[in-house]
Amino acid sequence: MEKTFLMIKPDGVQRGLIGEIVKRFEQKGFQLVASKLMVINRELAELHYAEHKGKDFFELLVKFITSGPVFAMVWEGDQVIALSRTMIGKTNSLEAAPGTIRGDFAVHTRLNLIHGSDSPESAEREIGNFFKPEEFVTYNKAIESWI
Ligand code: RTP
Ligand code: MG
Repeated sequence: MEKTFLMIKPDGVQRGLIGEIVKRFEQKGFQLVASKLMVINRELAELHYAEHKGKDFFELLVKFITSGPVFAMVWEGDQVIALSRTMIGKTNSLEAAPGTIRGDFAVHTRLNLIHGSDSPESAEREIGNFFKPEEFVTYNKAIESWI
Protein backbone atom coordinates (compact mmCIF):
# COMPACT_ATOMS: atom_id res chain seq x y z
CA MET A 1 0.00 0.00 0.00
CA GLU A 2 1.27 3.48 -0.89
CA LYS A 3 2.56 5.74 1.89
CA THR A 4 3.10 9.50 2.05
CA PHE A 5 4.66 11.97 4.44
CA LEU A 6 2.38 14.78 5.62
CA MET A 7 3.36 17.44 8.11
CA ILE A 8 1.23 20.11 9.74
CA LYS A 9 3.45 23.19 9.79
CA PRO A 10 3.95 25.51 12.81
CA ASP A 11 1.06 27.78 11.74
CA GLY A 12 -1.35 24.83 11.66
CA VAL A 13 -0.28 23.66 15.12
CA GLN A 14 -0.46 27.21 16.58
CA ARG A 15 -3.90 27.79 15.07
CA GLY A 16 -5.30 24.59 16.55
CA LEU A 17 -5.92 22.95 13.19
CA ILE A 18 -4.34 19.53 13.84
CA GLY A 19 -7.73 17.93 14.48
CA GLU A 20 -9.41 19.55 11.46
CA ILE A 21 -6.63 18.48 9.12
CA VAL A 22 -6.29 14.93 10.48
CA LYS A 23 -10.07 14.57 10.25
CA ARG A 24 -10.02 15.23 6.51
CA PHE A 25 -7.54 12.44 5.79
CA GLU A 26 -9.37 10.03 8.10
CA GLN A 27 -12.71 10.81 6.42
CA LYS A 28 -11.22 10.35 2.98
CA GLY A 29 -10.40 6.78 4.00
CA PHE A 30 -6.64 6.95 4.53
CA GLN A 31 -4.93 5.29 7.47
CA LEU A 32 -2.54 6.96 9.91
CA VAL A 33 0.45 4.66 10.48
CA ALA A 34 2.93 6.96 12.27
CA SER A 35 2.83 10.42 13.85
CA LYS A 36 4.62 12.70 16.28
CA LEU A 37 4.67 16.27 17.54
CA MET A 38 8.22 17.58 17.21
CA VAL A 39 10.39 20.64 16.67
CA ILE A 40 12.50 20.57 13.50
CA ASN A 41 16.11 21.75 13.83
CA ARG A 42 17.89 23.66 11.08
CA GLU A 43 19.74 20.57 9.83
CA LEU A 44 16.53 18.59 9.28
CA ALA A 45 14.80 21.63 7.74
CA GLU A 46 17.60 22.03 5.19
CA LEU A 47 17.52 18.31 4.43
CA HIS A 48 13.74 18.24 4.04
CA TYR A 49 13.65 21.28 1.76
CA ALA A 50 17.00 20.61 0.01
CA GLU A 51 15.40 21.06 -3.43
CA HIS A 52 14.72 24.73 -2.58
CA LYS A 53 18.23 25.59 -1.31
CA GLY A 54 19.42 28.77 -3.03
CA LYS A 55 15.94 30.07 -3.85
CA ASP A 56 14.97 33.53 -2.59
CA PHE A 57 12.37 32.17 -0.15
CA PHE A 58 14.62 29.45 1.33
CA GLU A 59 15.81 31.32 4.44
CA LEU A 60 12.32 32.47 5.36
CA LEU A 61 11.04 28.94 4.79
CA VAL A 62 13.65 27.39 7.10
CA LYS A 63 12.99 30.07 9.73
CA PHE A 64 9.25 29.39 9.53
CA ILE A 65 9.43 25.60 9.62
CA THR A 66 11.79 25.62 12.65
CA SER A 67 9.80 28.29 14.53
CA GLY A 68 7.58 25.96 16.56
CA PRO A 69 6.23 22.41 16.80
CA VAL A 70 5.11 20.55 13.70
CA PHE A 71 2.92 17.44 13.56
CA ALA A 72 4.67 14.87 11.37
CA MET A 73 2.63 11.98 9.99
CA VAL A 74 2.78 9.01 7.65
CA TRP A 75 -0.48 8.09 5.96
CA GLU A 76 -1.23 4.99 3.96
CA GLY A 77 -3.80 4.30 1.23
CA ASP A 78 -4.55 3.84 -2.43
CA GLN A 79 -3.00 6.75 -4.40
CA VAL A 80 -2.45 8.61 -1.13
CA ILE A 81 0.50 10.63 -2.50
CA ALA A 82 -1.38 12.32 -5.34
CA LEU A 83 -4.76 12.46 -3.61
CA SER A 84 -3.37 14.11 -0.48
CA ARG A 85 -1.71 16.78 -2.65
CA THR A 86 -5.11 17.44 -4.22
CA MET A 87 -6.68 17.72 -0.76
CA ILE A 88 -3.92 20.09 0.38
CA GLY A 89 -4.34 22.49 -2.56
CA LYS A 90 -1.99 24.60 -4.64
CA THR A 91 1.13 26.24 -3.17
CA ASN A 92 0.25 29.72 -4.45
CA SER A 93 -2.38 31.10 -2.08
CA LEU A 94 -4.22 32.75 -4.97
CA GLU A 95 -4.64 29.38 -6.69
CA ALA A 96 -5.55 27.19 -3.68
CA ALA A 97 -9.17 26.27 -4.33
CA PRO A 98 -11.93 26.36 -1.73
CA GLY A 99 -12.49 22.86 -0.42
CA THR A 100 -8.76 22.24 -0.13
CA ILE A 101 -6.95 22.63 3.19
CA ARG A 102 -4.95 25.63 2.00
CA GLY A 103 -7.93 27.09 0.14
CA ASP A 104 -10.14 26.87 3.20
CA PHE A 105 -7.70 27.99 5.91
CA ALA A 106 -4.63 29.77 4.52
CA VAL A 107 -4.09 33.19 2.95
CA HIS A 108 -0.29 33.09 2.64
CA THR A 109 1.96 31.22 0.20
CA ARG A 110 4.53 30.41 2.91
CA LEU A 111 2.25 30.06 5.94
CA ASN A 112 0.24 27.35 4.21
CA LEU A 113 -0.44 24.89 7.04
CA ILE A 114 0.69 21.57 5.65
CA HIS A 115 3.37 19.82 3.66
CA GLY A 116 2.76 16.76 1.49
CA SER A 117 5.22 14.61 -0.49
CA ASP A 118 4.98 15.34 -4.22
CA SER A 119 6.11 11.96 -5.66
CA PRO A 120 6.86 8.35 -4.61
CA GLU A 121 10.59 9.22 -4.49
CA SER A 122 9.98 12.26 -2.26
CA ALA A 123 7.68 10.24 -0.01
CA GLU A 124 10.27 7.53 0.55
CA ARG A 125 13.04 10.05 1.21
CA GLU A 126 10.93 12.24 3.53
CA ILE A 127 9.53 9.32 5.53
CA GLY A 128 13.12 8.13 6.06
CA ASN A 129 14.20 11.60 7.18
CA PHE A 130 11.52 11.82 9.87
CA PHE A 131 10.65 8.30 11.05
CA LYS A 132 12.45 5.16 12.21
CA PRO A 133 10.95 1.76 11.29
CA GLU A 134 9.96 1.09 14.93
CA GLU A 135 7.77 4.21 14.97
CA PHE A 136 5.28 2.64 12.54
CA VAL A 137 2.14 0.89 13.75
CA THR A 138 0.50 -1.53 11.37
CA TYR A 139 -3.08 -2.58 11.93
CA ASN A 140 -6.05 -3.80 9.95
CA LYS A 141 -9.29 -1.85 9.90
CA ALA A 142 -12.52 -3.80 9.52
CA ILE A 143 -13.84 -1.03 7.24
CA GLU A 144 -10.91 -1.31 4.82
CA SER A 145 -12.74 -3.27 2.14
CA TRP A 146 -15.36 -0.51 1.73
CA ILE A 147 -12.96 2.21 0.60
P1 RTP B 1 5.39 21.67 0.56
O1 RTP B 1 6.69 21.16 -0.07
O2 RTP B 1 5.61 22.38 1.86
O3 RTP B 1 4.36 20.59 0.62
O4 RTP B 1 4.76 22.76 -0.41
P2 RTP B 1 4.59 22.68 -1.98
O5 RTP B 1 5.14 21.40 -2.51
O6 RTP B 1 3.18 23.01 -2.29
O7 RTP B 1 5.49 23.90 -2.46
P3 RTP B 1 7.06 23.95 -2.73
O8 RTP B 1 7.26 24.57 -4.05
O9 RTP B 1 7.70 22.63 -2.46
O10 RTP B 1 7.54 25.00 -1.63
C1 RTP B 1 7.81 24.59 -0.31
C2 RTP B 1 7.25 25.59 0.66
O11 RTP B 1 8.01 26.79 0.58
C3 RTP B 1 7.18 27.90 0.84
N1 RTP B 1 7.20 28.78 -0.31
N2 RTP B 1 7.30 30.08 -0.21
N3 RTP B 1 7.40 32.30 -3.05
C4 RTP B 1 7.39 31.97 -1.77
O12 RTP B 1 7.48 32.78 -0.87
C5 RTP B 1 7.30 30.56 -1.45
N4 RTP B 1 7.22 29.57 -2.33
C6 RTP B 1 7.14 28.45 -1.60
C7 RTP B 1 5.79 27.35 1.13
O13 RTP B 1 5.66 27.13 2.54
C8 RTP B 1 5.82 26.05 0.39
O14 RTP B 1 4.83 25.18 0.89
MG1 MG C 1 7.07 20.69 -2.02
